[in-house]
Amino acid sequence: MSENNEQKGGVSRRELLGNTTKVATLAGIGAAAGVGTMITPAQVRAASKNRAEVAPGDLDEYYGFWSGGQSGEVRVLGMPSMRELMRIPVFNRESATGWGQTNESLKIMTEGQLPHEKEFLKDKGGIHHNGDTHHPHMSFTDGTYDGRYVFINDKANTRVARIRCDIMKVDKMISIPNAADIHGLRPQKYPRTGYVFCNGEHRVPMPNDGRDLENDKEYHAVFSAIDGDTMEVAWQVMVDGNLDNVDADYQGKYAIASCYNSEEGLTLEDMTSAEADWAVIFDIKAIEAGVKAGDFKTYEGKTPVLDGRHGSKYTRYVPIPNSPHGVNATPDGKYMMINGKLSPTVSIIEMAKVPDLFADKIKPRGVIVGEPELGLGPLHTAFDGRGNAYTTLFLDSQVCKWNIEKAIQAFAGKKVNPIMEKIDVQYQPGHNHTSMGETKNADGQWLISLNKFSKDRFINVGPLKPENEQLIDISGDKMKIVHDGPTFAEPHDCMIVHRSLVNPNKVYERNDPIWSDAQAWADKDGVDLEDAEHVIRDGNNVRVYMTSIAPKFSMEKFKVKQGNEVTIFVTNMDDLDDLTHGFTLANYGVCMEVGPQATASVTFTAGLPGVHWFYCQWFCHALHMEMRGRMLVEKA
Ligand code: K7E
Ligand code: CUA
Repeated sequence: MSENNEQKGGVSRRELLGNTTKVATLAGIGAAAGVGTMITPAQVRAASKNRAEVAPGDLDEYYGFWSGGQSGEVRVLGMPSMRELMRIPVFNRESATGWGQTNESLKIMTEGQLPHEKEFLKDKGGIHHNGDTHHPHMSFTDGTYDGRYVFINDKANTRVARIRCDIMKVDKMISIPNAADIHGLRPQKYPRTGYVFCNGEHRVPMPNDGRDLENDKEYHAVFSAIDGDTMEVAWQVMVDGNLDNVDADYQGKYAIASCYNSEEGLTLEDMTSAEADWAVIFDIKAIEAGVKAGDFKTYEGKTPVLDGRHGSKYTRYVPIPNSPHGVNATPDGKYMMINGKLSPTVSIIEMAKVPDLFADKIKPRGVIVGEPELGLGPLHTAFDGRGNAYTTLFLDSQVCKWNIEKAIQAFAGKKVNPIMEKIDVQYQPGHNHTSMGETKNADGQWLISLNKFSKDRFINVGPLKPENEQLIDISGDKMKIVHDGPTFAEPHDCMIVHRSLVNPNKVYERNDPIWSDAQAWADKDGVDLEDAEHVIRDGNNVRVYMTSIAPKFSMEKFKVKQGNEVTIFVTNMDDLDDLTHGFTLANYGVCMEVGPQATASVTFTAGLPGVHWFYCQWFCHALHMEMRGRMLVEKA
């Protein structure tokens, strides 16, 4: 190394070899300064260390809650590492945990079904086996996450589910009457959740029971408010057009949905012909008063449906160019961003002007205070809490960072450019999300861009490719992509929650209502679930009760007759962190998770005579492989 190079690099050879912190600060310029050859691979790694790196054994600062898209599940990631920590089965059937097979999960999956749906699913195992999750959002108290629940939509089968954050399992799932294909979903932010707002995206006859098939003038889309505590639909509002995304304000007064297809067409050409569609604003207090006053109709079931079409006192339609998609409230509570999709613009609604709109003191467009032109295909916008917005540009494959106040000044005629920076993402981003960005505590640390295509970013896995989610460090002046994360299937949306707000239990509470049915059966049969080793024969029904304590089930064998309807109840009496057992019954397709201190049960018909081993499928002990027993099935 020459004198010259040492001077250029501003670092001596001794320093280079001996002082890694100084090397780290040189990371970007080392090679250019001609000192690159002297840096060892380990030093390069240290120098390139980005804030997203979480070393083995270190813990992440945030929980990421991810939609699993067409997989029907929700995933939990650690962030910023992007490590996948857990999968929560929701609308799918899941092999490892027995979700969709255990009696406990089947109860949750079926008790919120509509009568016609129950009838339809009767001979199909009683449940849908797929779901399409888009929008996971946590419950709020006073404008920020409260760690109680995560709500998630199913676009495929018109459902909404609730995940309990104390155990990270679904405890409620409901089908939404009158609506078709629940898409946008957001919880009320203030004073608390409260309502969970969700959009039936497609227009269908009401009721959709076979009448009026061709009369498309009488198809409608429906906006729903679910009571997040009881998981019952509180009220619905019929609208013009198709509902897409939704967000709630920070004042507890309004919800705003993007609404496309003002043409009310059925084909793509029809739906996109008009220049402007709408943001529909729902006046929550007025709607509640309307429900009280009986100003509604019922169609399917008892849910009150108010008429919120043009001219209604419950809604206002703000023209927005063109086929708007994402709806995002700013963390200061002042504005709602409506992302233009087919228009290169994002329209800024000032929430303080909305009461004047409902009082008819201003024209609908009077609530718009900014409409910056950002680029092609703006879909969703996230915030850093420092007055900046980050909008995904689907067609441009970019994220655009822009300043909200400057956009408002520009709209008022001032010569300022709100666009601060654009970076390329790989490729075609849909949603994005910032750390705590949909709360009043947006912290401006991380931005995730959920890209629909990974193309060349990963080694080839065949014709079906993963998507690519890119983590962007937004803590500095410039955006910096720090991580590529492949994902399956199409997650659409996610949220990033500081870990201090989520405090799951390590073991179950013995009195958890999830297995209240099992408890009721045990009480009836005079069995103590926690000290069980019982076979109860009740006509053709056989109930088998056992416990599991590593590495043994309390029962080594039990006998039933071919054709018996058998229910197995397993209670895991281990009281240790991370000591889950399982129950897999060979040849019967039976498999379930039994968490520490939990009871789980499964019912099946003993159709196959012979000896069938059951075993624990969750690694629990050095003798885990030995944790097993036999079901003896006598030939009928
Ligand atoms: Cu934009 Cu379903 Cu939120 Cu997809 S939605 S991207
Ligand atoms: Cu119990 Cu493995």
